[in-house]
Amino acid sequence: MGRAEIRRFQRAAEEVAAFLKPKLDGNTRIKIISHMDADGMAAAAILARCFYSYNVPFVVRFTPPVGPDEVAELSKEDYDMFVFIDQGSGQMDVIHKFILAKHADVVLIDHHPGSFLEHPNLAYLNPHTCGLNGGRDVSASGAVYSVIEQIDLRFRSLAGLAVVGAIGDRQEFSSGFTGVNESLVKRAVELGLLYQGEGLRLIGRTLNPVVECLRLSTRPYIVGLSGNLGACRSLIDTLGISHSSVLCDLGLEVERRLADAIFARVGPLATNEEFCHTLWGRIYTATTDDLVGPRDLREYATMLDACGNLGRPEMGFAVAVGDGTTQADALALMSSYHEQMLKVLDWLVKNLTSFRLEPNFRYIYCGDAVAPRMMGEALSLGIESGLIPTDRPVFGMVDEGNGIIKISARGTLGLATQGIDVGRALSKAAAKVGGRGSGHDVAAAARIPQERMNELIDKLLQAFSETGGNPDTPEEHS
Ligand SMILES: [Mn+2]
Repeated sequence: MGRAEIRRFQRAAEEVAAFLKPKLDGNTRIKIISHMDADGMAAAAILARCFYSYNVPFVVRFTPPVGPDEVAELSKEDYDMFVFIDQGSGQMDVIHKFILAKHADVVLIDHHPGSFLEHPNLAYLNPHTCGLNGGRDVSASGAVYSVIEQIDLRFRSLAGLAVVGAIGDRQEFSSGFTGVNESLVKRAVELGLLYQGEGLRLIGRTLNPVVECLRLSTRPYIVGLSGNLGACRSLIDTLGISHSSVLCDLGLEVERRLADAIFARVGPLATNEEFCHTLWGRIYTATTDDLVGPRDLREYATMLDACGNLGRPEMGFAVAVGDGTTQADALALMSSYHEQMLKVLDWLVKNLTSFRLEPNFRYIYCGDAVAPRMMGEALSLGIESGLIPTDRPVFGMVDEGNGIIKISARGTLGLATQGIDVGRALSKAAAKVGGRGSGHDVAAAARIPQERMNELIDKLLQAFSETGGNPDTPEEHS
């Protein structure tokens, strides 16, 4: 991924900014449709901060990716412009058919794969059309930020939110960021908007007393400590750390001692690459007062995700646009989300032997033991905690009710570079059993009729043996 692709992306962002800027006249009524996750909320907040400053009348709707019927419904709403964020690339044809045909303008800023059509009333930005990988090189937040900073440089202070979205979409790797994310972070550090440090990457490091921070830890889930208050207390006692101190105030030396004590405690996991990177590494901190919310950007992403997962995206959005009065409620949601996720991971740890091993993937059927909205994140956390091996992709199936099974899939960057694309495999397999799926090479989800789960396993086997492991296999057109 070279400089040329990033430059191409910047030029595409300039074009979208040129399309958007004349519409910020206060008369153009805009509807924003964004995704209900951290990236979608951060992206919508960046755009909203821009719109507020131009007095643009706008409405935001957070939703899982819209389907054709919902696009048709949207087109009946009376707006001059629709902005699709973190979704829409897969619905270009219906957006043309229903919205552009009615002479409303459309801006589409997304990082999911799709098929792209041109129209004079349409401007879009997508890394996939610039030779970049939407799964890792930039998220919707980074894409929106790239547009907005072209409109006015003062919006650069929102760079932290762009990074929050990328972290939320797990575009930060042990090697750091890539593509647009990498250059964006570098610039934000140079501009003094971000501080990049090192330390224990536990969520809550700037918010909670250290004992609580350990007890609630799901990223990583620390076997023997997570969920176990007594064990956390005695570990902290042996190190002579006060129970009430906050992790980020301990200083690097004490943080290192605590990390060593955790490594000593987890046995063989101490050499697990995923676990190590999740526990210790780079820390990103916002240094600008323009952002309300946690200073630590990984905490920020977790807070937004908690709001989305618990069905309160407007709360995360409110914090991200700068409403300080909502912060306490959003943080309370994050705590309750952590407690729920702790239970899910506890279940997963007790059921690790229930994973079935297939030649090119592993999967677990959880019935109704795991809430559908928590399955994908639980898999990610299982991988990051060293509990689920990364030698092949992993799928988690849960009963969603109404005869539907939801499948969440996770790959890794390493698998993706070998050409293993869980998004392509899952959407292909789901379509063959009367379902629908979408996603990236490293993360995807699908829904299928309950009675066809065994068939789906067969179709996945087929899909992976057709494409898996061979990056040179040309894409099939079906
Ligand atoms: Mn996204």
